[in-house]
Formats: sequence, structure tokens, C-alpha cells
Amino acid sequence: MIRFLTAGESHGPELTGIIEGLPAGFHVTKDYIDSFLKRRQKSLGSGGRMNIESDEVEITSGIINNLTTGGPITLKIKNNDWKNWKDKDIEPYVVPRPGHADLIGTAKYNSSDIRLVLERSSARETAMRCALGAIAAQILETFEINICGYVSSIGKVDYVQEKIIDLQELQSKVTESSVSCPDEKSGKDMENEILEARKKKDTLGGSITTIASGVPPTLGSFVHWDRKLDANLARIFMSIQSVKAVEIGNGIEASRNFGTDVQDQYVLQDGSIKKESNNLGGFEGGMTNGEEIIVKAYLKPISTTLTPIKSVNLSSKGETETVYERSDTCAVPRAVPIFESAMAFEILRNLLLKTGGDSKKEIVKNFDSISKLNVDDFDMDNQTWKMNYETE
Ligand code: EPS
Repeated sequence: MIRFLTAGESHGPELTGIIEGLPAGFHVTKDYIDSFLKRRQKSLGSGGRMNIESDEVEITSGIINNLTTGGPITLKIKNNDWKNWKDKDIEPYVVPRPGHADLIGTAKYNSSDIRLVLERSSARETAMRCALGAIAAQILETFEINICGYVSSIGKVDYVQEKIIDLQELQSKVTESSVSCPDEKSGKDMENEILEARKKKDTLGGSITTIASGVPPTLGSFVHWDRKLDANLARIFMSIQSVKAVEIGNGIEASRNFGTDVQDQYVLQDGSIKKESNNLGGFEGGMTNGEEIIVKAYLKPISTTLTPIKSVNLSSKGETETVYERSDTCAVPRAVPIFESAMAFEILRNLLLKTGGDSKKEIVKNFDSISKLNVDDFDMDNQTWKMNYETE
């Protein structure tokens, strides 16, 4: 069972991450992980902090000569901003930003200053999550499972991709775009939306669609709620700062239509059971069905607004307005690799639950035996039977 932990404060010396339970023998490189971190630093919509940082990982355990050893992997990312906070006399922070963890976190931990809460709740933590998930993404490439995310809306500007293109082609278009949108026209509109919000001294949210191709059927399970892979993807996406909603496939539109319009109907192609459409985003009964996995996450606008909004001073105990601290106008364009990482982690976790194995050799062998939904492989009895239990 793979799991990870992150630690570190936004303006402390560094972020630390440990991922454990990864099998041995997989090729993982610092360059690959750093490429995710670089994309997370994209500048349009970002605040001043991204000019200070140039995030890269230091790998201090679990990967030797670019191969996983089977032991826990430790990653570190330095906070360049630490040098500006070290030895600084920090002003009291007593006015919580509505929408942030400030107020409730301060109440929960009985903190003496809001900064003690914001240091850990800050989306700076996603740098480490992004790096840890990149390891999973690189391992998944061994099995030709590829993941790519893109911005599908900023504010009120939507981009709906009619037809899924090759994920490598999609990735290069997304990387070229200043707002991580593969469509030039929509990207321009999104850019303008962000520039407008900045002019208005406000912040903007949006949505990110993340797709995985090459995922074999039967990952996850219908037998218990916490083994449903779509549910676990929704959970990991919801845990990313600012996310307020998650949609699998065309879930929202499906709820408005008749069943016969929504179900992805089965057809036989060379003995293999295929679907005519993919409205359900790659899932049936909480299990992967061999189609592309499509998950859309909706992010609310960042809570730190340049324009003050109503709040309460926790020290003087009166009503007041928020005080501006540096922040992004719109974090959506640079959040794409965080979602790719989260999806990679969850898919790899479920793939390993399915295959078992401690080494690449064992896993590759078991991967090949996963069902390909060939109609001849189904072992049906096709006889009447009785539902008896021992107690009767
Ligand atoms: C972030 C670093 C932070 C914020 C942002 C994410 O840096 P600073 O607080 O020094 O400006 O820019 O955090 C938030 C959006 C938030 O709400 O806390 C980063 O590295 O991504």
C-alpha cells in the first residue's frame, strides 16, 4: 500500500515529503520530477512569490542511480523565501481572510497568531505533493499510462474539448499556453479574464480537467465504499487547496438527461467489449472500465484579495476589513500539474493493489494478466442456480 506524507511551512526552510510502499526497480529521475515543479510555477496569474522561488527537488533516499530501491523515498524542496523570513520581526497577523483556513484553524489549534495556521495551510504545500505524485506519473509511463490536465475554465470563460486528442499532443499545447488551455482562442479569453480581475484588484477561480489514458479495466472495486476508485480520486482532488467541486466524466450533464442518452453503450470490436461513448469518465461501479479517465475539479478564487472584504479583528475584537498580503490573482493555470500528480498517485496506488508485487519484474508480469474485456475471457455458467447460505 503506497502512502505519502508532506511536512513544512510556506516560509520555513524547506518542504519535505516521504512516499513509501513503492516497488523496486522503476526508473525515476530528478529531471522528470522537476518538470512538474517548473510547470507549477507558471507565471500568468501568479503572485510575487513565484519570482522568488525556482523549485527543484533534492532526492535523499529511496532512489539510487535513478532506480527505486523499494525503500521510502524522501524529497526536499528548499524555500528560497526563507532567507527573507529568518531573523525577521514578524508583524502580528490577527485579521482572518474569509474563505481561507485562517479563522477556523486559529480556533481549532488555539493559535496565538494566524500566521501559525497560514504557514501550513498555504498552497505552497502543493509543491511537495506535485513532486511526490510526479514519481507515480513516471512509474505509470512504464505501463503506457499517461496523464494530462488542462484548464477548462477561468472565471466565466469555458473551454469544452469536443474530441480527446492524443495526450502527448494535448500536453504540448497545454505547456505552450500561458493559461494551460490547449485552445488558442479560449486561452486568449482566459488571459484577458485574469488581467481584468487583476485590474479590478480581485481574484478568480476556474476548473481543471485531468485525463488518464491507458488505464486497464477493473482497478478499484464496487464491493465497499472506500475501495471505489472514482470516490478516491474525488477525495484526493477535493483535498487540493481551493477545490470546491469534482465531476467525473459528464456527471453534471448526465444528471439532466435520460438514461438511454447517458449510458456508454457496449459494442464488440474484434472480440473486445468497447464503449460507443465515454460519458461516465472511465468508471462503472467505482471501477475503471478501460476508457479514458476524465475528472474535472473546480477551484474557487483565492481568498487573499487585494480589495479588502469584511472580517473581524481577533485581537481588538471588533469588525474590520482584511489587510492585503501578496497572493496570486488566479492560481488555476499553474495548478494543472498538481492534479496530474494527484491522479497519478491514486491510479498507481490502485494498480499496485491489483497487481501486488515488490519489484518491477513482478508487477509487469501481473499487469499483463489484467482483464482486457475480451468476450471470450468471461467464464459464465449460463445455468440456473440457487442462492444458498450456510445458515439455512
Ligand atoms: C504558494 C506560495 C504562497 C502563496 C500561495 C501558494 O506564497 P506567499 O504566501 O509567500 O505569497 O503564493 O498560497 C496560497 C494561494 C494560499 O492561499 O495560501 C505556492 O508556492 O504555490
